[in-house]
Amino acid sequence: MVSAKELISYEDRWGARNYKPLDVVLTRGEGVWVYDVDGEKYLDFLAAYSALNQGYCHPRLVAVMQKQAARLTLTSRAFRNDQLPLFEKELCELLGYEKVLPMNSGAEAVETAIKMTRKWGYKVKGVPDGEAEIVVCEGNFHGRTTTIVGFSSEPQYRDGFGPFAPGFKLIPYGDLGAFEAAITPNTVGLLVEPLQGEGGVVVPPEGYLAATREICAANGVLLVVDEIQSGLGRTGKMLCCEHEGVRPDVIVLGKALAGGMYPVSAALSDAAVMDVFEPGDHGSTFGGNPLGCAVAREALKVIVDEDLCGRVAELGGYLLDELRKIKSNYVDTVRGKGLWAGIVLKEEAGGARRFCEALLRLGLLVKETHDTVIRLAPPLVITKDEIDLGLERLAAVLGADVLEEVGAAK
Ligand code: IF1
Repeated sequence: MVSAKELISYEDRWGARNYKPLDVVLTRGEGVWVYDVDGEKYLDFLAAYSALNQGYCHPRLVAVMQKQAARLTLTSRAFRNDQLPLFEKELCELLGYEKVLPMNSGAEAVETAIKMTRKWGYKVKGVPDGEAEIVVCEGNFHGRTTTIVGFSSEPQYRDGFGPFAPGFKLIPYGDLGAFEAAITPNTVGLLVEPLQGEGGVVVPPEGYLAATREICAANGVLLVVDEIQSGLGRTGKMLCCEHEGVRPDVIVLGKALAGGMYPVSAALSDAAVMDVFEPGDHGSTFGGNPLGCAVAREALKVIVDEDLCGRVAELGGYLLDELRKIKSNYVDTVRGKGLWAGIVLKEEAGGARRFCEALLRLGLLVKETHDTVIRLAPPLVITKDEIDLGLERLAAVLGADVLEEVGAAK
């Protein structure tokens, strides 16, 4: 058996340095628990950034994946298969949309939504060719393609990757006046997250999404909502937009859409928008493949059958309330919705990474974002007792006087 130390050295030697992961080498996952190569057990509070809402290796998803993997994994879209149409029907009926275009990564689904929105602008709204504008928000995270990082407000995500695609306008997140002021006759869409995950679990003002819905309708602008992280139960609803009764023109999904078993993403809208795509306009080799579709169908069924949204509605409030009770010299504020929280640290706390490392020593896996926020997003199958265990470990670290001593004696 290769040791953790040796495995880490291989990654350092042979792998690109595009991440700085915590030094925990996982080898098995089950529910909300993961195990490292030395047999240590950890409670996971990240869920692969909300891609594992159904938990690690859900038995129903493993069974469906094994069966489909031995039957038919990929046909390309040159031919049809018996899983894609069922996935399309079941997803559209579940979310109340007329059409879906399946892709693989979240970024690909966002790019699909951008192309759809632009083409709708030219073919339906009548914007002069090449002049479509899409409004986006500061603090956004929609993926890592050069088009998408081109409208990121995070310097590191842009540095060294230009030149960037034109046609995007950045406005402050949550600022309705700025949105109205940004609209021109060439504006075709607003691309927005209901909560900004990477931005640090930023919750916009109450009613923000509903107001953008009205402004978009009044100006012939498509409301395109990225629910890749916020959707599929994370905030206690199938779509976070439901909290404000908002029905976007375009919804983008990914991550937990196939329960963390396989990359499946999608852009959904009604025919009036989706039908701007003609055969040959857009696609991908693996988009809509039978393996991903079979797993995604079962992943959606697990969300419904196990009432993950209801569980989050009940446990989410508990998690946030209990987090806010923790006595700590380091915490500035706690924000979030459902089972999705950001612990914002004070400047003097010295950065979130060291807290994540102390939590790792106590057997809790979390990840920092933007250095000052500890992001929490456990699998939605978590029990109240497991949340209490996580809270215990968080309190021990956030309440500690000398962080480096926490768990170090282990
Ligand atoms: C990384 C962040 C989270 C997303 C939203 C689209 C995508 C993501 C709202 C793109 C992806 C992932 C990407 C991953 C880490 C993680 C992340 F820190 F990068 F920003 F979750 F907050 N829209 N988020 O959150 O989906 O192409 O990755 O499938 O790139 O480090 P993807």
